[in-house]
Order: sequence, then C-alpha cells, then structure tokens
Amino acid sequence: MRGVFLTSTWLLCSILLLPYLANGEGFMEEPDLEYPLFDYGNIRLPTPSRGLLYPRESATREVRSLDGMWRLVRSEASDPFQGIREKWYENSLRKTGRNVLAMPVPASYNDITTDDLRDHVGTVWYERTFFVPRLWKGTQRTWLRFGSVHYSALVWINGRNATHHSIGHLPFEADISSLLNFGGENRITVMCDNRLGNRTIPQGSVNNVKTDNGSVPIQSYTFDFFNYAGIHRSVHLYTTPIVYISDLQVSSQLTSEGLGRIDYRIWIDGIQESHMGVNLSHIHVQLRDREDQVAAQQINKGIYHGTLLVPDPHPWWPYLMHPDPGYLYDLQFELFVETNEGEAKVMQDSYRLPVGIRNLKWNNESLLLNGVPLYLRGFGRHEDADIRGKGLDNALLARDFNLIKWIGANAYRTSHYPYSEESMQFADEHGIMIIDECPGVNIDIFEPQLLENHMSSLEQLIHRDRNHPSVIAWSVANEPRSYKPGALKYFKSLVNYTRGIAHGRPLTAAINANPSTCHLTQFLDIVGFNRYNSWYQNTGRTDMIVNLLTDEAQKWRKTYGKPVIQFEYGGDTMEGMHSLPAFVWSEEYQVELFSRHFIAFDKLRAEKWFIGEFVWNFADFRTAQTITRVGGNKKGVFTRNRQPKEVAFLLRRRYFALAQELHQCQLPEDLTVYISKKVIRHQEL
Ligand code: GCB
Repeated sequence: MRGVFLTSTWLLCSILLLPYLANGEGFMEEPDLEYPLFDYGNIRLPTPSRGLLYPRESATREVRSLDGMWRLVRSEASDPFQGIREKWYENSLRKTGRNVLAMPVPASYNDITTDDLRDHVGTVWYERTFFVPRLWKGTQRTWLRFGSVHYSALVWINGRNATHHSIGHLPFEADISSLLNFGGENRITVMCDNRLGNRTIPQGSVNNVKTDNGSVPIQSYTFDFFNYAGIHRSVHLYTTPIVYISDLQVSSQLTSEGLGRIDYRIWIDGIQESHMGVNLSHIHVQLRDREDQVAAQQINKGIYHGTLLVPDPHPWWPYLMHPDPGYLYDLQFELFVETNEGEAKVMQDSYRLPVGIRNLKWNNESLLLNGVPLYLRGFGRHEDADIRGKGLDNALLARDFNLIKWIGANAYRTSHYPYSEESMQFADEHGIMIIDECPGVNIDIFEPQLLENHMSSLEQLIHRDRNHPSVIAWSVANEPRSYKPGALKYFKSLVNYTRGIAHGRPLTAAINANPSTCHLTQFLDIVGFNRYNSWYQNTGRTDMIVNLLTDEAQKWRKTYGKPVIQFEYGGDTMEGMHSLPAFVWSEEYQVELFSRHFIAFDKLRAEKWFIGEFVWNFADFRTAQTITRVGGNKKGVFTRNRQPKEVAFLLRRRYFALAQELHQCQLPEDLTVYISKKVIRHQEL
C-alpha cells in the first residue's frame, strides 16, 4: 500500500511564511512506467521501490545499530538448502551441531577465517540476538534495514519470515513490529547465498568439477573482481511512528532569476493501519542553511508535493570548481496531525534530508553543472580492502576521500555496482561527482529474465540515490558484450525503461566494444569507453598511445555525436618494482603510460566534446585467482593499503593543473618539491 498521495483533489494551503514560496506547479510528474518494450512483449517491469529512507534519528525516530559480532555457520556447498529443510532458523545456529564461527558485520566473510571459507560456494547462515525496549511496543513501528547483503538473503526474526532480497549492493528493509518480543531477547537469522547464475546481476555460473576429494561446485565469473559475499553494510533497527513519512523525492534547479528551486514530493504511509483515528493536519517543510537559518519554508495541507524557492542560494559545486564545494542544506519535513478534539496540532513524524541546489544539463557537446561545462578528472574504483573485503569501513571511507581530494580528482564511477549510502553522503558533502553504476558488469547471454533483473537493479539504484546532488549520471552497464546481436533489443529496452525513471540524469555506460560494433551506445546520452592502449594491446609500447587513442575517441564522436569520456585506461604496476628504461609492471612504466595518455587527452580536450578522463583504478584490488593477476589487479594509483605509487604524484600534478586552468583553483603548497633557487615553485606544472 503506497499510502496517501493526493494529486487531483488537492487543497494547497501554502502559507507563505517568506515572500518567495511557490506551489507545486511544474514539478516533474512520476514517470509513466508503461514503456514500449519492443520485442520483449512479456517483460515484467520492476515493482517501484518504496520507502528505504536512510535511517536518521529525529524527534520522532530512533536508530539502533545491529553491527558487531554475529555468529556464522556454513552449509555444505553440495547442499545449499539443507538449512531450509532442517529449519535452522527455528533455533539458535548453535543447535545445528555445526561449527559456529564469530563473524563481524559489516564485512565480507571470505577473508576472515584461515580456511576455505574464502572460496565457499552456496549459503552461509548468520545470526545474533538483540533486545528491543518495551516502550517501543504498539506506539511505533520497528524497522529492520540492511545496507546490503551479497548476493541474496532470506531473513527470519525469532524463527518467522521477515524479508528477502536479491542483488547485492542495494538496501532492503521490513517492518518487523509484529515479529518482535518487546522488552525481551530477539534472534535474527540471515541466510546469505553467494551463487551467481545466468540471470543474476552480475552473471556467473556454478559448475560441478571433479577434484581429488570428489565433485565440488565451483563458482566462475568473467568480471575482474573477487565475488566477496556476506552482510556487507550496516544493519539497523529504526523506529517510525505508525503514521509516518515513508518516502521523499527532491530535485533542484537554479532559475534564470537567480533563485534556487527545490521540488519535493512526500509519501505518507500507515493511515489505514492506524487504530487511533489519525487526522492529518499539515506538513511543514523547512529548508535550513549551514548556519541553521531558515532559507525557505512551506506549509502544505492535503497535498504532498511542492516547490521551495530560495533567494541568494548557495549552489552545490564540485570540489575545486568553487571555494566552497559541496554546500548542503537540511530539508526538514514535519508531519502534523490533529488531536481528537481537532484543535491542537501535534508533530507526528519528522525527517531531515540533506539537499544540494544545482542545475544539471547536457547536450550533444557537454555536461553542464550550474551552467559550467564539466571536465571530469577521476577514477574507476572498487569497494575493496584486505580482511573486510567489501564490508563498509568508515576509516577506509574517510581515507579514500582524503586521497581523492589530495590528488585533485573531482569525480569517480562506482564501478561496477552501487557503493554504500555512507559514501554517497560523503560525496555530497565533499563535492565529488558520481557516475552511479548498477551491478550489470560483463553482461552476456541476453535474455528476458536477465533484463528484468537488470531493470530492477537500475530501479533500486535510482530510487536509492536520486536525491543525491553528487550523482551526475547513471551507468547502465560495464563492458557488456554489446557487440553481440542479442544486445540490440536488450539494451533498447533497458535504456528506454531507465530513461523513464532517470530523475534528471543522463545515461551512460562503460563500453569496450568498438564504435562500429556496439549496439548499446546509440541509446545513451554520454559515450563512455574503456581502452587499455599499451597494456592489453601493444604491450610495452607507450609510443602507441596518442594516435590510437585520439583516433578512437574521434570515431566514437563521429559515430554517435555525443559527449565522450574515457572511463578506463591504465596498466598493472607492482609497488616498488622499478625499471629504467621503463618495463611493464614497473612504477616507471605506469608513469610513462599515464603521461602519454595525458598528451592524447589534451588534444581531445581542445575539442569540446571530450569531457573526462578516468584512471583504472583508484587502488589495487582483489580478483579471482588467475595467472594474469598477482594477488589481484594492480592497476591502482594507490596500493590496496591506500599508499601512493609513484604515478600518484604525477596524476596529482595533472589534476590540479587542470583544476587551475579550468577553474583557477589554488594549488596546494606541497604540489612540487624544492629543487634549486632557480626553479620556482609551481612553475614546473
Ligand atoms: C576492464 C574492466 C575492469 C577490469 C579492467 C582490467 O575493462 O572494466 O573491471 O578490472 O578492465 O584491469 O582488466
């Protein structure tokens, strides 16, 4: 039940507490999901996501973390559903008689133990106990929310079914009020399945192979990062009132009159379920600036969308494009109800959403933010670290953002899946622009059920991230086999669907097909290509980069007439390995390879349609075991431990030089080192 959303019989009582408030006219209507699906007549469109607001405390909401040490039991790889048959969720996992391990949450389980749990295929079971205060009973709802579990999860509370979800890297939640033992102990059990198949996003395959110990299932996949699994992000319990704000949507603009404009939409749920005869009174929407001053406000009665106009707005600017990047306002929503007597108004629920005000526009030449054409200096990244794998780690998150800012980057792509909500919040606050990618990496074997899941992954991603000012584009895939004939109708359908829910962002993808064979790029707004000149092709020949790269970019441009970005380039580099003259895998080779790319990028930048350069990769990361990887992929500018390789200093000088050239930013004092009296600081740039 979607709750109250009145559009037709609206009675707007917009009390203009400030002179510049407006009503909801001109607000983007909810997309019509009946998109023509071409040859896929019988496709089921994803059910639109609902709720899932990031858990935040407020006057009406409490948040509790269930992070910490859980217990874990693994099933036999040959019998992943044994635990379901034997109903392991009915009692403590200790009663299964199996080996019970201590397992931290959030974390991937793979690198925690010293045994073969790392390569386990199939299901593992997590559990822990927790208390819920007596006072929560009946007066509010208690929600259970997972930031992400990879790949799929079944969840029980006190032995009773609570929720389930598939597709990693995305949040899910359930109202578990009816399952809880208030004032007493509760048990949560999670079955997590890491198997990837033809229809999962991303795809993989599980095959039985004969080993010295008999036949065992082996998971294989073509993507180049380790299939870490487990409860990867935080688990929260949070409360809302019975009648509550269930969802919020915002979009912003800077008007030609110099005003900031925020269009918002609110969903209220729970009225039917409330036995208290709640009468909604009004919603107070208030925008507060960093100094906690009211910048705009509005009171809505009987209508759940509107527009705030903000005089003298502080626009949201990216890092190094403005002295005060990442300016966020607090958009506070307060829902009021009438008491039984109908006289007093009581605050029923309140939620605060950080918002940025900015204009995002694009055309066939440029991507513009606040009217300024963007040149993106960035990275492809991974959520990856030793021991915790893909588990959320705030220390790592803070370190990564410090490094991103140290090096002068202004953007990254969430290759190859949605990153944590905490990292999206960080990006908003620091002015780092995000190309937000769904988990559709290396898609092959195109078929309708895969398409349904792929659409769902985009729908869930966009629903989760649509309110973040840092998101400047959606990436629908990384290196799909887009040259295959089946890719045409698949991507036509996927992009058509996604365009209808894109919430004001352009669509792109990271392509490794070539301009004349790719069936996907024609549907996109921004052309993104991955190419490893002088690494996978012409290995060792850094004298074969500039012409090949400029020719290829020009071909993409000529074929599709859209802005072009290089989303990946680079070469594997063993930290500490040196060679003069440069030799593949040495630090010197990575420096030379990057520097030759810079020459090509500068030639291309002169043509206005080339709008960004992304290094592969921000840091070294773990992959599956293969003979082409030494402990993982070593294309990082930083080591897996987040220390700079030699190339980091070169890249830093380039990224700051670009920022100074394009946006007159101040250069950091330590960008160059003293050499002699004659070499003046910074002139070396
Ligand atoms: C690519 C992929 C990325 C790999 C990279 C590489 O094209 O998009 O996932 O890690 O190449 O290093 O081979």
